[in-house]
Order: sequence, then structure tokens, then C-alpha cells
Amino acid sequence: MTTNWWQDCVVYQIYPRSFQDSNGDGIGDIFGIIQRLDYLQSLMIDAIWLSPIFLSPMADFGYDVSDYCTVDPVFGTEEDVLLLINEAHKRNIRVLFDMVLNHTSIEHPWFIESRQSRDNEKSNFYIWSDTIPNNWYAAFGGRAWTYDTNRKQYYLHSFLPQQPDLNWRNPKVVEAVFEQLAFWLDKGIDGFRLDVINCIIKDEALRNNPKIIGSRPRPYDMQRHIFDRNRPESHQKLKMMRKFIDKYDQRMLVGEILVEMPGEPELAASYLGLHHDELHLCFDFSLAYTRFSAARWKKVAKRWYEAVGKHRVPTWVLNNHDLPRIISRLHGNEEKARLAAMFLLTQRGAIFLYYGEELGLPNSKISRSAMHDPLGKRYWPFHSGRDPERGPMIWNTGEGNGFTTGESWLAFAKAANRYSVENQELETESMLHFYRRLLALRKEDEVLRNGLCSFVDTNNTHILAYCREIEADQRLIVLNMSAKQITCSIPMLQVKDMQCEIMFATDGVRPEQIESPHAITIGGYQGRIYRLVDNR
Ligand code: TEU
Ligand code: CA
Repeated sequence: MTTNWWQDCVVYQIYPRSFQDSNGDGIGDIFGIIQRLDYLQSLMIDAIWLSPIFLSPMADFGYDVSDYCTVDPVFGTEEDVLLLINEAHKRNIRVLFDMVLNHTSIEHPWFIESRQSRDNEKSNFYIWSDTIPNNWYAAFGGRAWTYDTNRKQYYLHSFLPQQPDLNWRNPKVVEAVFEQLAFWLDKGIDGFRLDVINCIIKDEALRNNPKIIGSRPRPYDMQRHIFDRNRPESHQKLKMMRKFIDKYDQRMLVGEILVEMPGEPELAASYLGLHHDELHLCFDFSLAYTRFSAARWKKVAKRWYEAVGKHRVPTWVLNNHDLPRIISRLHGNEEKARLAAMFLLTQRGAIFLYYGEELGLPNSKISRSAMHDPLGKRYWPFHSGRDPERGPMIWNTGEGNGFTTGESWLAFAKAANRYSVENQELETESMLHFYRRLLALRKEDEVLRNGLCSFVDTNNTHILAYCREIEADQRLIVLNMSAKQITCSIPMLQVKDMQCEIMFATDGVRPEQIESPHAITIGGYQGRIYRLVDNR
């Protein structure tokens, strides 16, 4: 029985600038999202997560907040937000905000005060030093320390100089941060996605990070981040935050754990807390960092399930606003993208989708001169920035693609018409309908949502097969991750006397058709979901 809504939820991430513009300024906004709630409801998702919508000078497009309790006018007003929460709740959709608590904007009143002098009320709200104390780099370029001419000291910033890091060792900071959370919790928000939450506490002595041998374009990647991330005290802070949020009913924390490629699932899982007393959920990006292959995906997924364990909740995610879109990573191969979606939506736990994923929307092409993302501007051409995965949603084929009546702030994907919601609604075999069918199946099938997962060996390495089960009720998922047709057998014990009844298939196979687990024939890049039926 489901007790907590997040244990088997599907969350749909919205990058508000790019979802729906309602006033023709070319930038998506809150009222636009309200207008699309019926569409979101039709996807049968459980929650939406909005990338930051708070007051911000937009040096990092909202990930630099200058007031956590004010909605940025480009996105709307507090009234719009309250209406959004209300209208979403009417449709059984929960709303999550993105909280950037590792740093603020340089324009946040806390920082403005902090930089005034060395002895003001907020002087220890940030991390200051007389000299550059160590070898730390900023993820978005240059040293992590910038000189402030007012205070005649350096302040720490793990990202842009416009994003000074808060000093979480100061109890007053913790208190102030919790007040910001309370502001929105009291207004009915259902939880928060916590930006780079494993970075909030730095080494007390600010020790040097060890260097990595080799050469990479970004100096930040040339060291092991053992002193500016994952400090033991961060767990203590997350325990406090969990206690704080659990005073409210059914609110959820999902954390972004910043790790090196190809992922560190055990580390990510550690933030769920040994006693389930830290984050409710956290992201592991290993799958998104792993090449499309049955053997590799199986290894990665197994490791994540093991790290999380049976009693905590794993999250599954392929896309977000920092990663090239899955269909682009798969070079536009829609069959592969469908298999990836099938894999995602047949896992136990919480599933995170990114707007446009359900359309097979590819990255936008952004030229150097049209680029907005500070990361891309700094590291072009080694990193082409994150604008491409932030392209506007394609609603219809008219001018502005239903996204805006004005000039879009960012380029649409090439051949946008192909991806429009309007067209895909009309085609029963479209990506959109494919996602809808999968989402509907998941919604109605307790086993697909909550059943334990065990991977199954087959006689072919290109087949990814796994069993989901709640007691005797079993599902079998078989994905052919190669281009060739394969006939495989599933020699697992449980299916010895079982038959496989098709519940869902990417190819034309009819539902309810029965197959024997000893000979399943499945075309290249096709997948099936079976209900296992006892034959005895
Ligand atoms: O991301 C953390 C982060 O640094 C990245 O995922 C980043 O894109 C990667 O290092 C590129 O190599 C979070 C947010 O998701 C991101 O959008 C923000 O820019 C960043 O924090 C700073 O708040
Ligand atoms: Ca707008």
C-alpha cells in the first residue's frame, strides 16, 4: 500500500523560461504553466518541479537568487504562484520548487550586508578570507575566490562570482534558510528540489583539494573535490532539514548530489540517511552518463538499487536542464528513446521526466553568439553550454509554436513542427501517446510502481530483462537494446512453469498474447512488458 506520495511518483520538471509564455515577452511564465495544467494532467504525472522562479539577476538563470520569497517579475507574481498551486492541487498534481541554498545571488540583501564590513550582522553569512586560502576552483570558471574591494577580503563561490556560497557552519544561516523554506511550506508547496545539496558544507580548515593528473579544459575537473563537497557535517544539516520539513504533512525533499562522471551511486544514496532521516529522494545520474547498452544499463541500475536498498526509494532520471536531451544523446534514434522511456517507467521508485521528453524533443541548436548560459560562454567549444537542452516547448505548428506570440528568448528545436503536441495528439503512434500509454500503465499497476526489481540473465547480452514483483504477482520486462531481432530464453527459476502475457509492447504484438519464456522473439530496439501467469 502506498503511504508516501513520492515513493512511486512521476515528477515532471519544467524549466519555466521555456514552457509557456502568456504575455508575449518571449519568456515562459507561471501563468503559462497554469494554462497548460490540463495537458500536464493528461500525462498522469504526480508532480511538477519548477526550476527557480525567484527574484534573480539571472546571471545563472535563476540559480542565483536575490530573494527566496519573491517571485521574479519575469515569471509573474506571488498571486500567480498561489493560483498555480491551487489549480495544480485540484488536478492532483503536486508542486515542487527548486531551492538553491548552497549560494545566493551577489544581489541578495544578505550578501550586500555581509560585504559591507567585517563586523556586521551578516558578516559571517558567507565564507570570507584575507588571502586566497586554497587551490579551489569554481565550476563555472576561474578560482573559487573573488576579491571584494569593500571588505578587502576574498569570498568563496563554487560557481559564478555572482553566486557567493553561504556559510552553513553559521547556525544563523541555517535558521535563515529554514525561514525561506517555511515561507513556501506555509503557502502549500509540496516540497523542494535542493540544488547541489552535497556542497553546502566546506572543510572547516579550507584544505587544498588533491590534484588529478591529466588534462581537462576545466581546471575545476583537475582536482578531487573532497574538501569542498560531501563533508561529514552536511549529513547533520540534512537531518535538521528533514526534521524541519517533517513537521509539515507529506512534503518532500529531493536532492541534487553533485558528483563526477560516471556517477557515484553509493555516495548519492548516503544522503538518504542510514536511518531514512535525511533526503526523501536524491538523484543519481549514472544512467544518464551511461552509453545505451543492455549490459551497462543493467550494471548501473543494479548498483543503484543495491546502494539505495529495499527500504528506501530510488529515483530514475535521464534528462534535466543541465544534460543534453536523451534523444540527442541517442543521435535522434526514436526507437532507442522509446526503449529508454520504457526502462525508466518500469523501475521501482520515483521517476523524473523533463518537459519535452514526452515529445522526443531534441536539443536546440544554439550558435556561440546566441548563447545565454554562462558555462557555455566560458568553455565554448569544449562545452557548448546548456541552452540547447533548454529550448522552448513545442505546442503547435503556428508561429511561435504556441510557446509565445512574441520572439522566443531561445531558439526552437530544428524542424519543430515534427514535435508539436498538437500533431502528436492526432497520431496514435506518436512519442506523446507512447509516453501516455506507459504512464497510464504505471499508474494502474502497483507492481510496476512498487514491486521489487531483480535483473534476469538471458542467453543474449543485448537483452535487458528484469522481473518486478509483489509477492506472487510478477511482471517481466524484456528490452532488446540491439538493432537485430533476437530470440531469447529467460531461464530464471520463477518463470519455469510460467507463461508470459503481453501487457505492453513497442511493436505490433497484440496485448494478452501469450508467449513461453523459453522462446521470446523480439525485434531490434523493441521492448515488452509481460504479466507472468502461472501455468500449473
Ligand atoms: O547544477 C550543478 C552543476 O554544476 C551542473 O550540473 C553543471 O551543469 C555541470 O557542472 C556542468 O558540467 C546545479 C543546477 O542544476 C545548475 O543549473 C546550476 O547552474 C548550478 O547548480 C549552480 O546553481
Ligand atoms: Ca512571459
